[in-house]
Parts: sequence; C-alpha cells; structure tokens
Amino acid sequence: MTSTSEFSALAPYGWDDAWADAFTPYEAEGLLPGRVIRVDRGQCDVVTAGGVLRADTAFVTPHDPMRVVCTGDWVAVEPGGNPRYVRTYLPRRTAFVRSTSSKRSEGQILAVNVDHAVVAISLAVELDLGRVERFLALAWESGAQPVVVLTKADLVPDPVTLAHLVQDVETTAPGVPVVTVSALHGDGLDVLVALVGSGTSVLLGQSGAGKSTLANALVGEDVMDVQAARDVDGKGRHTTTTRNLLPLPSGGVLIDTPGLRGVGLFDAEGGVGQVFSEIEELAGRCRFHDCAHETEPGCAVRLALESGELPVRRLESYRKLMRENQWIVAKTDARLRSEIKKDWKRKGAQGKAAMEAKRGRWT
Ligand SMILES: Nc1nc2c(ncn2[C@@H]2O[C@H](COP(=O)(O)OP(=O)(O)OP(=O)(O)O)[C@@H](O)[C@H]2O)c(=O)[nH]1
Ligand SMILES: [Mg+2]
Ligand SMILES: [Zn+2]
Repeated sequence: MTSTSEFSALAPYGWDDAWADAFTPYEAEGLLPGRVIRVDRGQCDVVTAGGVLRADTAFVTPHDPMRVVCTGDWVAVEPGGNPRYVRTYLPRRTAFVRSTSSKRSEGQILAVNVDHAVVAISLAVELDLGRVERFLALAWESGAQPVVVLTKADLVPDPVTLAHLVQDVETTAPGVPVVTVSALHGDGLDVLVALVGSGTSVLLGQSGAGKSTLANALVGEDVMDVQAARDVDGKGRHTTTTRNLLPLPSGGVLIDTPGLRGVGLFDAEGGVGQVFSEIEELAGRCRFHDCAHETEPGCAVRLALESGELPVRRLESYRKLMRENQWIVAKTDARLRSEIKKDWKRKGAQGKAAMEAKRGRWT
C-alpha cells in the first residue's frame, strides 16, 4: 500500500496519487520519494517529506544525455549514505527536449514533468517570430501546454504599438494564451498567476528575457538572482546558471531555467504541426491529398496566401522548420544505424572469440 499521507508534505511540489503508485516498489526497498529542485554537476538537491537532501546522480545512467536526472524529476533516493545516491527517477509525464547543436543530433533534456511551458519573450528587443515558433514547437512536442509571456511591457509605452505586437504573436501562436506583463509595474501578473496556479510550469527563453524577475514576482520574494542592469537582452553573461524548482504561494510549482541562445528542434514533427495548425487545417482542404501548395489546382493554402489570410512568412517558416526537423530525424537515424552496426561488429568479434576458445585454440 502507498502511504500518501506520510508524504503529504510533498503535495506543494506536485506529489499526487499517481506518483505515489509509481513509487510503491521503491518504498518497499526503504527508499524515499522526492522531487529534484536543482541539478549541479553530478549532484542534486531533492526535496523530500523530511526536508531537502543532497544526493549524487551517478547511479542513474550518466552517459545518456536524455536519461540524466533533471530538475522536475520525481526520484527514489537513498535514506542515508555518503554519498547518498539517487537510485532512479519515476517515469516522466512530459519532457522538454532540444537538440544540443546543429553538428551532433543529440537531445538535451531541459525540463521534465511540466504542465505549462511558459515561453518568455522580451518586448525590449525586436520580436523574432521564428524564434517564438521554434520554442512553441518544442513546447507542444513536450506534452505541456505552451504559454507565451511578453515581458517588459513598460518599455512599449504606446498602446497601439503594443497591441500590434501582441496581435503578431497571437497569429503566430494559435491555441496558445499570450500574456503581456511588466514585472516592474506588476501589470498582467494576476493573469499569469492564474495560468501557472496549478501543476508545474517552466520558464524558458533567451538570457535577459526577464525570467528570474518574473519568478521572483510570482514567488513574492527575491529567491533568484537578477542582473541589476543590462544593455541588450540575449547578450552577455547568463545570470541564472542552474534550473531551479520553486513552489508558488498561490499554488503550482515554477522552474526557472538559464537563458537559451537557441533551441534546435529534436524530433518535433507533431509540435511543428501544432504551431502551424491553421496551415495544416488549410492543407486538409486542398483538392489533392499530397498537395505541395506550389502549382496544384484547388490549393486552399495558396488561396489563403493570395487573400492575405495567411502571411507568406508563416508558410515559409513552416516549411523551414519541417525541413530542419526531417534533417535532424534523418541524422539521428544515421547515428543510430552506425551505433547498431558497431554493436553488431562487437558482438560478431565476441562470437568469433568464443568460437575459437571453444575449439581450444587458446587453451
Ligand atoms: N523595464 C523592465 N525591465 C525588466 C523587467 N523584467 C526584468 N527586467 C530587467 O531585465 C534584466 C534581465 O532580467 P532577468 O530576470 O535576470 O532575466 P533572465 O531571463 O532571468 O536572464 P538569464 O538568467 O540570464 O537567463 C534585468 O536587468 C531586469 O531588471 C520589466 O518588467 N521591465
Ligand atoms: Mg535568470
Ligand atoms: Zn495545397
């Protein structure tokens, strides 16, 4: 039986009956359940019913970047020991993954067990809609509900300009709530509090977008460091260097993350489709099932382009991200294939050695 009440102190961190069920076999082994609130060079802080414990993550497959312990993980941790080890993490409900670089098609896990992926976009710099679409594709793909937060609204004093910017983002993000906030003046925070008031939310975005400032405003305390002043967002020093999980006073849990220069897609075809849902809807109305929206008759996508209903930029961005995704997937497959081949070769060599040993060559 699971003793939910024994671990009820974990409820503010998102502990529920399903986590309790998943933990049952580890409870029988005398391990403690907890949630990772920060990971730092092979060590992590785990909040347990009895308080925060420092634990080593080396036990949990350290060589596969997709399987390392991540902030937001629910883990089974040893009750004592020096070092004390995290034995395993419970199966993840959602995972936000990007590809680490364009050269190597490896996934990097940025946040797990997240319900709301809050993409922070600064209004202090020129809007890059392509970047918004990229973040949203990974957010949808992760299984979390995306939210866009336009920060530093106080720096756009003209309401007409602000309305245009919000509209641009809204047409770029169908099905995604777009919230405008100013942490400086407190504007829009109530709307955000309502959105992140249940479950786990992660703040993602470029360095300087104002994520930690927002985290402090939501927590109601200066728990995260913020750079006093900076010239341009997205440049220079990263103020936040670890991912930190913070319980919110009004309910819900927030993960603040270090700024990201870029997010490469990682097997995110479904996510890309959701970001461009209006294009996929239009494509469904094309006369030909496999319409490329080039010169085919009865093309609903081209019709929407001509009427101005669909911006050219959107279609181009959709094509670009789809191509990039296919390329990443193909590259990953190639890498997997070569790994499998290497494995066969190794097994083949072992098999040969075993055969030769059997024949008594080395005896
Ligand atoms: N004018 C104005 N400035 C803000 C607002 N929110 C944040 N800032 C400023 O923006 C700068 C960056 O804020 P941070 O919260 O550190 O940004 P961050 O996204 O956490 O940055 P990293 O940790 O490097 O990823 C700081 O100088 C803040 O004071 C706002 O609402 N209005
Ligand atoms: Mg920060
Ligand atoms: Zn078409």
